[in-house]
Amino acid sequence: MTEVLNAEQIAHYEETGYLVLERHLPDEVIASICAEIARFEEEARTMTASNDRLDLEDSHTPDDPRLRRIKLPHRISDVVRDLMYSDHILAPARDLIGPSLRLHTTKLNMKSAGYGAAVEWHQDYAFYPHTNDDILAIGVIIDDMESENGPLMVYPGSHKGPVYDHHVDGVFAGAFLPEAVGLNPADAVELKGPAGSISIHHGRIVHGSALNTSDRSRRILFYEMMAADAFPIMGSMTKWDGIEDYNTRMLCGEPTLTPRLKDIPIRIPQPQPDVPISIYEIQKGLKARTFETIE
Ligand SMILES: O=C(O)CCC(=O)C(=O)O
Repeated sequence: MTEVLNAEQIAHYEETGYLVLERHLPDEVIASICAEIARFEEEARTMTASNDRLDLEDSHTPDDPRLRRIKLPHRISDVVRDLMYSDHILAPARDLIGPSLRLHTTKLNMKSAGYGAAVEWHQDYAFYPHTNDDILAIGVIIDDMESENGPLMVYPGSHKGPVYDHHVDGVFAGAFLPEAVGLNPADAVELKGPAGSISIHHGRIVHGSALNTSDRSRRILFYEMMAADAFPIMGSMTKWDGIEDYNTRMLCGEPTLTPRLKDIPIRIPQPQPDVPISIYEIQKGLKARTFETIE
C-alpha cells in the first residue's frame, strides 16, 4: 500500500532511477521559500567570502552579490525544516525506499540567471557510499525549469551500473566525463517542470547540470536521504559524530543498529582534496570538464 505514488511511477523510478512529480507543492510553499532566499541574498551582500551558511560564486563581490548555494538550509530556515518533515517530501520517499528514513544533507543550489555555476557529472553515492543504495535526493523546483536555465540532467538507468572513477591523479575530484566511460551524451534526460514540481533521483544515478546562461534563475532545494538501515562505509563523506548524533537525523520511522548489506559496487572517495567541503570546490580538481565555466 503506497501513500502517494502509483505502481507506474514506482516502476519508472526503479527502471530509470528518476521521477518528476509536476506541481506537487502548493504555491504558498514556494512563495515562502522564495522569501527565505531573499533573506539570505541580503546576508550575502555583507560578505566577501563563503562561510558555513552561504557558498558564494567565485565572481561574487559585495557590490555584485552572487550566492551559489545556501548550505544546510534546514538548520537556518524554519520553512525549509518544516517542509522537510512534511508528507510533501517524506511520503514519496517512503513509497520508494521504505518507512524509516534518515537525512543525509540539504542544500539549496541557486544557479542564478546569467552565471549560475555548472555541476559536473557525478554520482552522489560516489561521495557517500553506504551499505545499501536505498538513497535518494528530492529536488524542490523553485523556478520554472526549462532547457535554457540549467535543469538537472540524468542518465536514465545509470543507477544500476558501476560507481564510476571520480578521482584525478589519485585524489577525489567528484566528477568524471560520461563519454570517457561509454555513456552516450544523447541519452541524458533533462528533469524539467513548472515551479512547485519535485524531482527525485537515485543516489547512484549519473547526473549534472550546465551553466545557467539564461535570463531566469534556476533554484532547486535538495533533500538527500536514505533508508535508516543504510550505514556509511568508512571513508564516506557522510558526517559522523557518533550514533546519538546520527539518530537525531531520523526523518521518520525507527533507527536501527542492524545495517542492511546489498551486493553493489563501492568506491571510497579518498583521499580528499585540501579544499572546503563543497562539490564546486572539489570539482575544481578536474582536468577536463563537460560544461562551460564563467569567470
Ligand atoms: O544543482 C544542480 O543542478 C546539481 C546539484 C548536485 O548534483 C549536487 O549538488 O550534488
